[in-house]
Amino acid sequence: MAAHVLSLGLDSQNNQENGNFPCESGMEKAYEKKYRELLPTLPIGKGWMTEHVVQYQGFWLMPDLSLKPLWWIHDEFKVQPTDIFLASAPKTGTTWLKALIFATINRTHYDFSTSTHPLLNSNPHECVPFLDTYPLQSQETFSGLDSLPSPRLLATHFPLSLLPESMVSSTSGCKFVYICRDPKDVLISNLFFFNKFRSEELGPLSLEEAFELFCQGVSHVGPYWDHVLEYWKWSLQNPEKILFLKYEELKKEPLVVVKRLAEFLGQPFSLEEERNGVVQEIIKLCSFRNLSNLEVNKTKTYKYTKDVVANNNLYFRKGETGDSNNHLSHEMMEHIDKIFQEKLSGSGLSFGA
Ligand code: PAP
Repeated sequence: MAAHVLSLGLDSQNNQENGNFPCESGMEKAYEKKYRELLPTLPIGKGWMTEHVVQYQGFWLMPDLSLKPLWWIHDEFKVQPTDIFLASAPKTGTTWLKALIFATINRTHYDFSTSTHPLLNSNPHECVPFLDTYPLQSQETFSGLDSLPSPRLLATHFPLSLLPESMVSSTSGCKFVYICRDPKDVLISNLFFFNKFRSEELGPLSLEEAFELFCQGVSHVGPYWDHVLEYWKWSLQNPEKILFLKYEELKKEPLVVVKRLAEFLGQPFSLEEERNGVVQEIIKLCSFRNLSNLEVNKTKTYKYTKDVVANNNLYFRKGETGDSNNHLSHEMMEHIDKIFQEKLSGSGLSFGA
């Protein structure tokens, strides 16, 4: 087994395609047999970051980053009734929503105007950890999560149907906030992001390849339409359990959406807070302009797993709606719109074509 360290976006010479992680944690060892037996039986697709993705229970996953942690979550993660989960497919607004939820929930704990606010000194991914990769970080158990203050804020890219019953059951008490984004912008954002992580041997994924894969549903935790649809349908059935948001709505009416978010999370803004401009302060704090210009997000790194490190600035590219117009041809955009119109047809959900 090659002792490679996947060093994402840091130094292309260090970026190594890596089928195995070097120092196995207890979690990784515990699931090694199951992993080795299952892996050869799964359908394989071309990966955006790693060479391959595999299809597991209907969704495409990067096996090394996903399968063992998923099983671990099923077997070991203990949900708390106050937990708040931020669910999303990659590149749909996760970083932004992490910041907004963190700032909203903790608004009485930290002063926005002082430099001690955690969001001014840490990347939003450090403030709201990913449950998915938590077991691949240095901790070998979820015990570190137990010490997080309540309500715990955790994030997942996993599709709804892959999550354990303990998280999604209506009696578990915990809540979900889901964010989705226009698929064309998701495709472009994914392409730029994952190309920073590919090894020299693999070379960058071309726009045409990415387009083909995306339209076939082959992207991490894709098909993207199924990821969105599962959470969308769930939100219609369980509006108290899950709040369904769109990146575009957040861009257009941040004030309305952040107030809805606070209300949904059981911490509505008081009239006094509104009068004092607290909502605006949160929006300003979490804005692309503010976060992307912070020293921590310009120069520091985020440890995605114990072997995967990413530059924080990779999480802030353009932060706009419609950037896909600058990259996709008219035909490509029409094709994606048509696919999503068909896939979402009858669901009540649409992306502004
Ligand atoms: P992740 O899944 O890896 O966590 P995620 O945060 O969902 O990534 O998506 C990153 C996108 O959100 C980037 O979009 P772009 O490539 O089209 O530019 C990033 O720029 C954008 N983004 C990050 N922070 C903000 C923000 N504060 N406001 C608006 N967009 C943001």
